[in-house]
Amino acid sequence: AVLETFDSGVLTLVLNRPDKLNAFNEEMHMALRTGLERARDDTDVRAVLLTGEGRGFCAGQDLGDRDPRKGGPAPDLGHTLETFYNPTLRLLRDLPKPVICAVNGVAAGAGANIALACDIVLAAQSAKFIQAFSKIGLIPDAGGSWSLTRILGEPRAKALMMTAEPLTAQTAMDWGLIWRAIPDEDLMTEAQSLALRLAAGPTVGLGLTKMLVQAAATSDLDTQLDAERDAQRTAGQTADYAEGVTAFLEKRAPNFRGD
Ligand code: LHQ
Repeated sequence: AVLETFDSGVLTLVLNRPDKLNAFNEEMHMALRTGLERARDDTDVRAVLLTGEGRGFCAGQDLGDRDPRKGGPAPDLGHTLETFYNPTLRLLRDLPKPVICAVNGVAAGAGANIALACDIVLAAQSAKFIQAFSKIGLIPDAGGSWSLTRILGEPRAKALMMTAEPLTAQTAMDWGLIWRAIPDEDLMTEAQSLALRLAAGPTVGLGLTKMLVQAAATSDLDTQLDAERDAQRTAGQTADYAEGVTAFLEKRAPNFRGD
């Protein structure tokens, strides 16, 4: 349910249930988790690229898996989140490497919020982000109630979530929700080139940068200054820092190894 390829430091994960617009079933959840765990544990992996097969990125939860007409007790959706979605969101957040998301088409429900949990989000011009949850009586999950509120502020976050109106890639970019909207035909080339560039970067420093930015959401300035001090101490001890300064002084491009 997830295609995995590795090349030049980039682990590419492709959500692969195109007939269902890559909606999540349990198998796809576990395959994505396995891929992210590999990205975390394999030191050869220095960046992750997440995208979807076919015309959609991800339509959120597979609603065919939970047909109420089939009867039986109502499923415990809190359990579904705790078991399947929340571990993935935490893996994305805690992975000390850049995760690039190429949103190749519609991203709805949890699919939208998983995309927005990635570190750098590129989206095809034709892609749309839909907080689809309210259409079926649910609340925005997969971290959306947190991330959208933080990025957009309450007025836009509430309106998007309560109306479930599709947001175009262009507006998502204009609102600062994603890094760039890209012409459809250029999306994958640009996303791959960005992933390769980051995979050839100073991996420890990039990972620390990610952690600092995320910590800023809940830190005061004093705490953050302390965190910067500690992180810079670590970065300053890497071989990549020595290489970066040496390359600068020698007026050449650095050759970062990721340690
Ligand atoms: C789908 C789906 C889908 C199954 C398209 N499931 N088949 C967490 C915890 C536990 C439970 C519940 O949920 C959650 C989190 C969530 O993610 S809740 C939100 C779930 N997602 C949605 O509500 C979105 C449902 N999908 C749509 O609204 C539309 O499909 C969008 C707007 C994404 C795309 O519309 P179109 O481009 O017009 O495509 P389509 O609707 O024709 O879909 C194509 C096919 O994909 C179609 O199958 P078919 O056999 O008729 O060709 C759809 O049934 C199937 N599909 N989303 N979530």
